[in-house]
Parts: sequence; structure tokens; C-alpha cells
Amino acid sequence: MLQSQLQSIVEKFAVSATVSTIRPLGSGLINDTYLVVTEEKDQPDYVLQRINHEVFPDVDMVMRNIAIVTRHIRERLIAQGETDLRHHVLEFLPTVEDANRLYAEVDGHYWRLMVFIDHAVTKQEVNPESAHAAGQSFGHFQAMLADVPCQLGETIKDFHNMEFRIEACVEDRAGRFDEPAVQELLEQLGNRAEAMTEAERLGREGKLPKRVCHCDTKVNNMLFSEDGSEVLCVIDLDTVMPSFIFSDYGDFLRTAASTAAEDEPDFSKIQFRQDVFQAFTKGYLASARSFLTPLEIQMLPYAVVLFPYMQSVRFLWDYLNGDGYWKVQYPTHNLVRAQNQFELVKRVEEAMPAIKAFFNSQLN
Ligand code: GN1
Ligand code: MG
Repeated sequence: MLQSQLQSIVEKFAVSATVSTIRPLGSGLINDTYLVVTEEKDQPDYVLQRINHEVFPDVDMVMRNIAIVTRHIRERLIAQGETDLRHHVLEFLPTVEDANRLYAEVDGHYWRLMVFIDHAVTKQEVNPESAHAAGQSFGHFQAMLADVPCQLGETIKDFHNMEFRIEACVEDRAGRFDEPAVQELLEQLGNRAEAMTEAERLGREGKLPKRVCHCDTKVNNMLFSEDGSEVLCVIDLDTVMPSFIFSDYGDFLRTAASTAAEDEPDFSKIQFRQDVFQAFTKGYLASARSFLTPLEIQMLPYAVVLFPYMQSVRFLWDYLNGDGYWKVQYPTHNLVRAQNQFELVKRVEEAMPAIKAFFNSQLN
């Protein structure tokens, strides 16, 4: 996009600094992101982002959730005595037209502007140390939001609803249902469907609460201090919504504790990393244990299986329906991903005695 176009979008927001340049930032696939550099030394730079409203159809809901969450976190941090708020919570700017609105619509596209957090780095690599930091930060994020007074919206409806994800797998728009590999996977997934939908049943019985979750807990969704020693802030808040707490605990381990990428076709490379699992769990329990119910804690091992299982079902759904959601590089790419994630389910099942033994050692 032209500088002048981007500049005029920035002008829709209540920015007092003078913009010097605007340039692309990062490599995110979902949203388009730019760094807005300002001239004044005492003014921050900004991040301008176009929100992908195909993935997030209700932009207003996304930004309302983010407003509630960042305001609540800011209050919590102030109460904890934090003085450097700029580095510890995202700050979105209102528009010039409406001080209560955190996004602007321009030619059918939706934009937002936030303060750029300087002196910060992201990490792509997971090791026990960063896994521990991630556990602690995502647990702390949930803990700070455990008493949000307002109801948040579901920015992607039924996002982590296992019953819904299984039911969706009956559609076969691409006509791939009868392939032997599909049938085999469906049978194995079906054998576990009852066990994997336990959270929804317990939720209906009023035994398991939904809480504000991040719902995209990856190591690169946290900002670290420049020397890498401290997590400053959890970022990428589009998927923040009510969910069972398993979303943030289980989905991190799905990617971080597997020795192979989620589309690795050589399944013999898939192992479950006990070191990452243990470090992440220790960090998570340290910050989340105080607000979790006994049942939530007791079910954390279930969450470790649930997320590779759910991702296997979601990839298979996309394969059956013609690969409209995840980009594919070859025709069976989504099938391979679904099989890969199911392989991880089996590795986690094998590791379950060790997983449970570790929990016992931590909780007693
Ligand atoms: C999507 O694009 P990315 O990596 O942030 C998906 C996640 C899946 C993941 C699997 C909004 O996340 O739920 O786990 O792909 N996000 C959405 O690769 O569907
Ligand atoms: Mg993301």
C-alpha cells in the first residue's frame, strides 16, 4: 500500500505525534502489520494493523473484547505496583471520531493502531526455559482475567468446542470421505470421541466453568525483554474469548512439546517432549493454581491429549471440505497434518502414565 494511503489511515486515530515513515513489520499471516515511526523522541512509535475479517467476521466484537481485557489487565498491573505499563500491556488508540472506538473502517477494511512496545523481542524456539516462561505468562494472563466483570464474545463461534468440531466432520464437500486413509483415521478418532468431549458435558452440568482464555498460546505470542530474561507481555489478542482453561494449557503443548512440525510427513519423528511438558506445567501451575478449581487441575492431563486430537479433527474437516481454511502445498497436505496430529495423540497416550506421575509429584 502507498505511504500516503497508510498515512491517511493513521490520521483516523487520535495520535498527536508526527509520522515520519510507515513500513511493513513482522511476518504474520493473518493480519497485515506496519510499523509507524514518529519523529518526536518523547513519543512512542505505533503498530498499524489491518484486521483479517474473513477469519474474524465480527471486528467490533474482537475490539470490544480487547478493550475489556487490556483495561482489566492495566488495572491489575497498577494494583500490583507496576509503573512501566507501556511494556506490559497492549494499548490501542481510539479513533478521532469516537473516543470509545478502537478501530477504523476504510474502504471495507478494518484497521487498528497500537503503541509499539520497544526494547522487546520475540522467540520462535521452545526449550524448557522458554516453555517455563510461557506457562507462567499464560497462567498469569488467565489469572489476571479470572474476575473480568463483563461477558466477552466468542470471536470465532465454537472455536474450541470439541463436540462441534466432531459434528462438522460429517460434511464431505470434496468427496474424499471414502478414501481408505480417511476411513481409518475417522474410525480411530471416533473411538475416542466420547472421551474427548467430556469437557462439554461437564460444562453443561455446571461443573466446569468457561473463563477468559487467550486461545492461541504459542511461544511467539509473548514479548520478551531484550536480554530474553523476562516476559514483558502477552500479545495477539484476537482469539481472546471464553473457553475452558484447557485451551491455553493444551494448545501450547500441542505445538511446543512435539519434536516435529504439525505437517511433518515422517511420523517416526514425532515424539512427546517430557522436558518441555514439565517446564511448561510447572510455570503454568505456579501462576494459575490459585484460581483453578480441583476439577480443572485434575483434568489438565486430558487437555494434553485433547488439543492434538482437536487439531487432527479440524485438519481432517478441512481436507474433507476442499482445503478452504489452511493453505496447502500439495493435495493431501491437510490429511497428512490430520494424521500427524493423531500420531501425536498416540504419543501422548503412551506418555500418560508419566504425565500423571509428574502431576502427582507437583500437587502433593
Ligand atoms: C491457526 O494461523 P495460526 O497458526 O495462528 C488456527 C489455530 C490452529 C493453527 C494450526 C484462528 O493458527 O487454531 O491451531 O492454525 N487459528 C485459527 O496450525 O483458526
Ligand atoms: Mg496468531
